[in-house]
Amino acid sequence: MDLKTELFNIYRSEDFPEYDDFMHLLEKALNLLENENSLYRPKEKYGEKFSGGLLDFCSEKKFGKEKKPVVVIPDIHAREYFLWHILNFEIELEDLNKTSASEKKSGQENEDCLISEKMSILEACQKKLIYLVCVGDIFHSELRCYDRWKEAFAEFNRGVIKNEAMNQEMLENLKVLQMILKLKLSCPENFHCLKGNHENILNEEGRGNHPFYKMAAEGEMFYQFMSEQYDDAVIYILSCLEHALPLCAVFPNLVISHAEPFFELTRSKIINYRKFPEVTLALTWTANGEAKKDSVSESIKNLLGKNCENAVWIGGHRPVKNKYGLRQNGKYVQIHNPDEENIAVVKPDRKFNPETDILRVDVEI
Ligand SMILES: [Mn+2]
Repeated sequence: MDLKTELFNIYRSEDFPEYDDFMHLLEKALNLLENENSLYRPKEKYGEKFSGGLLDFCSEKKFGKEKKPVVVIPDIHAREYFLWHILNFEIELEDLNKTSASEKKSGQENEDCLISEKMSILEACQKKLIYLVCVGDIFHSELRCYDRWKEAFAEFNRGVIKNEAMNQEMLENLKVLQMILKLKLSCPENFHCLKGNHENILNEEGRGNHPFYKMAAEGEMFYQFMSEQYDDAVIYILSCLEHALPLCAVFPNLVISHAEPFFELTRSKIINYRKFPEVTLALTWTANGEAKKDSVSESIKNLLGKNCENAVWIGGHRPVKNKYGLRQNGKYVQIHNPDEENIAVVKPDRKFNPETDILRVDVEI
């Protein structure tokens, strides 16, 4: 079955994944995330020497002169339809001919690239013509399903963990999770999902996590549900997988993380994130107005070196009203509007302009 059909089947499914299939998917994805290609994901210096917290696509030596557009996906929060719309959204690929010509030189045939300049995001990702980076927070529907959370919470307080409202919530969560993991396994170098603060299945305090509750006991309800629907083994593998997600991605004119960096960060600290849980907190939990002064510009300098004049840092986490919010003198761009389906498309050869480069994917063209 091709990837698009597989993703569509998950998107349309009304059932939870079977235990064995789900476990198999989690294990494969965990193995990949802990041992990614160090060409773009340097390994940690300590412990098991797993893949580190940084995705680094800056080196011209490693990745060639032809840079690729980067599509940034804000918080999904269990919106499987949002992810599906993104994958089917057609983007303009300006450098298509150049890209395919250079790929041909390296011996890779890519005939149909030459035919059209518009292509679905999924196809462009599969053909390695773009990078697709989710900023994390794939779980919890939040305000979108306020009434459903309240209903599920009332049932939960009566001791009914698996109830109709919670089933629906979890179905959406697990659809998004399965789609993300399938994408990662199919396009390991071009599809990435960073860790958000909602990726905390154990609802733990520590290791860069805080427990989560907002309008219900979301973290606890999620955990209890998974415990009843599956078992501790599934929960354990999922928790390892969350801790294996990278925290930050860097490209020549772009840095991406879930939240605004709380303090000045260095490459080495981000790579060795398992040893520095404060780094995970700093990149996933920062509220508006909390970050240290110039944390973004200082961190950009550390990550990109001197030629960072045109670089921006894009994140999600705190919701914005319209298309975007700017902080830190415009260097930090927030793109998570929970009521809209927006993505940011960052072209490699020019400075990101939030007015023109944030696109809605839920409109028919
Ligand atoms: Mn968040």
